[in-house]
Amino acid sequence: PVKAAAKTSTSATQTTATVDKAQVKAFKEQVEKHLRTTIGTSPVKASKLAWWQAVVATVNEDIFGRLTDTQQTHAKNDTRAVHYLSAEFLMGRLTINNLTNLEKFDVAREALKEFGLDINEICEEEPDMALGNGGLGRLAACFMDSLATCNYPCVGYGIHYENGLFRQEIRAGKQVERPDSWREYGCPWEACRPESVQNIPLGGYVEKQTAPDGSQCSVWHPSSMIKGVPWDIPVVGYRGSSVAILRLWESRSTEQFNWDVFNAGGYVDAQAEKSLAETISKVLYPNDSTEAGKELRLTQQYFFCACSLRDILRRYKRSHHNDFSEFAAKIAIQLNDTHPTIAIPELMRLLIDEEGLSYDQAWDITSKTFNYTNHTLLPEALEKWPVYIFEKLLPRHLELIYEINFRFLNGPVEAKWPGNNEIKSRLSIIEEGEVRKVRMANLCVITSEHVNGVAKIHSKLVKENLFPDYAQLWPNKFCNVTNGVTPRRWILSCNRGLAELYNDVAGKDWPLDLDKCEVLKKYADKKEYQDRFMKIKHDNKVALAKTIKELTGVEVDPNAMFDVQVKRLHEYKRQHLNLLYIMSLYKSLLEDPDQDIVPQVFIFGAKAAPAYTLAKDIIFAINAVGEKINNDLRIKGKLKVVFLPNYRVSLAEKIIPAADISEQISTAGYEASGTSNMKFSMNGALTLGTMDGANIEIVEQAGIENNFIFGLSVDEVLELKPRYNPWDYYNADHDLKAVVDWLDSDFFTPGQPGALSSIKTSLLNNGDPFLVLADFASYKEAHQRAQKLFKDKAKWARAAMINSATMGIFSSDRSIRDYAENIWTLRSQIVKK
Ligand code: NTF
Repeated sequence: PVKAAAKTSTSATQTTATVDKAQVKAFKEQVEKHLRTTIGTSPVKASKLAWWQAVVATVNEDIFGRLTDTQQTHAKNDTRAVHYLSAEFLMGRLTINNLTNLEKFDVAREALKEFGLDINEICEEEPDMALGNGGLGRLAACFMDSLATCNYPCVGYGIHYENGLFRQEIRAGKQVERPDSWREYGCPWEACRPESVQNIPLGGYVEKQTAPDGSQCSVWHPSSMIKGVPWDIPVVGYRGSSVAILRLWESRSTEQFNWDVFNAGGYVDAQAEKSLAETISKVLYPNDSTEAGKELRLTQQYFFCACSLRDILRRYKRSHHNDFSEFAAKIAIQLNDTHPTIAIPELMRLLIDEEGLSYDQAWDITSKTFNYTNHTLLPEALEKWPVYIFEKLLPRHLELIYEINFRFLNGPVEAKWPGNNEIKSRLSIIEEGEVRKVRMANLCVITSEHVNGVAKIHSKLVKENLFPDYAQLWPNKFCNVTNGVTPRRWILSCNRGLAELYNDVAGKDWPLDLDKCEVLKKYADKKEYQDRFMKIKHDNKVALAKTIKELTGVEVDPNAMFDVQVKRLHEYKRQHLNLLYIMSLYKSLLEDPDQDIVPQVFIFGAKAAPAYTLAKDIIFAINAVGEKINNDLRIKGKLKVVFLPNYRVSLAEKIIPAADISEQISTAGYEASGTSNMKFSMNGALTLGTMDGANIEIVEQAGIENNFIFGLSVDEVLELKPRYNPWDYYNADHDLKAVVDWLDSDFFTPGQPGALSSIKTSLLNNGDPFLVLADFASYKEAHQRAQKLFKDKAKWARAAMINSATMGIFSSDRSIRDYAENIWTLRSQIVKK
């Protein structure tokens, strides 16, 4: 049984809106009915988990009706639809978001209150759906929300991982990975669809046959079959009538596969085969750039693409039978990075081998169907698969890739650069070398109608630096769609105080048209509004301070400046630059404990890929430095450093609304876009960042004078890199030298000298690949500007309000409309109830 609601709930999410009594009564009755008849318990003995399940069952009553309406409308009108293929969808929790989008949050809150329950506490029972690593997966989730909200016909396709991104524990300052079994007790949002199961062939060999007319054809004899079981997660659009579907494929063994072994008495062997097939969707690869060359990873990619394409074809054939002339007019497929590239040869194969089309017909369709989004320039993230893995797993696909490559090199390339073998070897899908490899990005660019980057600067670099030869061949193929985030989750659901302020100044439609928020600029100089804005921020900080205390035991003062860096741990994101600055600040406080500085709390959250040793060392260093600083009475609490374990979507929802400073400090040219930068700004944090990714467009909107920009630009980085020597910076800057050397002592790790040395080694002996030392002085100076402004409450409030007010273009609705208009030529469809 659950005790009456604690009074301590996050006040930041309380609203004062009046709520319709009749609706509250009805919701309450539904919840109680589900508690008894769906969950099988009663109000007196229900656990919080049971209450949550009953709430979900209640919400689902609303959702499934709308889902059917949506699907029937699209089928009836035979609408063109986009199919978003992504190996990751980082959905987070769905309850509050779905209640918000159905405009039932206040009703639900009141109904639960009448049972003596706090809605926020009940919703804490929901595990995050962490089926993604970071930005790329969270972007896909925001896009689903916008596709549904803007009423675009669409399906999201991905993998139903049994284990999402690992749960991070911090033990003695170090990251420890634990499995994330998000579905251990079932996920009440998802529905299994046995009627749409697919069987997917794998392995074996290709036999060349001669047809009666003398032509050659290939027949694939796969060695095994895997069953793909679809799980549907409905995505509710805001206030909209449409509900989009996210369809995630789970791998199972096919029965026919094991039956013979089983009959022959090989029960155990049969079970082993079974577990092999089921391994495919067992776990998400925990690397946010790519895991190279892993057979299981390619199998995962192929598995979900093959299932999805069969699903797309099945639906197409329901209205078009075997006439494929309309296929490219009805179907758009978006490849979210190169992970789903294998869908390209798979569509070719299905059309040629299974549907009997000619190669030319199949290519004509395929090359009009696909589009590709690039999300990173990091070379290690550009997928290349050894040819021998293809030979083993996908021999027929390899054959088709060779054919595509042959026709490309001897067609367009030969025409443009006759006899130029150097260009051919650069543009080829196949990389020659000791181990021959398939370059997935090349296959994407050659096939796709459009190739886009995710922020202006990134798209320019994709075109000019990553694919310059392709850009000469097809200049119009390359375009930009700047990322966005959904204001429903990232303002309305996670920052109710701010949402109410916008309701008051901008009217209630701003979540559908974020440009409306710009009116807040008019009030940015008015004391009354500044006070209200900063009171909202303060309340959010009080709530976060409580969370920090619960999770880490560290006490922080909500009046201090909250300086936040939350994102995957990577050298290019430069958490260690932040750490060096903190150390220098600490050093100066030790030298002069009475100096008048703004009290500051540095907040980190970050997961490191389990095999990325230096990233894990940086986590350890942050914790070690934090431990020392937080317990040093000499500095009188002016400085605190907290590392929040297990950073994930639901934690981001608590952190972001409470930030004063948003750290976006990647080496210029390395962060494709960033999306948390947008969320922070929307919620009134000032960006302390480099001119990289979407930061550039953020300050274009909010004004460079309302943020703290520092460091080398993209051009300066490109210019400096070849002649860069970190020792020059180290030797020239006393303070920098002192903090870098501090890493070598045992000051922060008593009894363990050298425990933090790997960071110093990377910065000096390994050449500081991300120019941390080069940007240190400028970074420090930016912090000084931030401190100075923070002391002037009115000026700070004004800058924060202008940031929040000017983020309209970073709504993912804008991104999705850009895709719909410029890439998919897709029209929205209003769904009638
Ligand atoms: C990420 N890429 C980029 O690193 C971010 O800058 C960007 O905001 C997001 O994509 C979304 O576009 C990846 O996660 C990956 F996988 F490509 F490395």
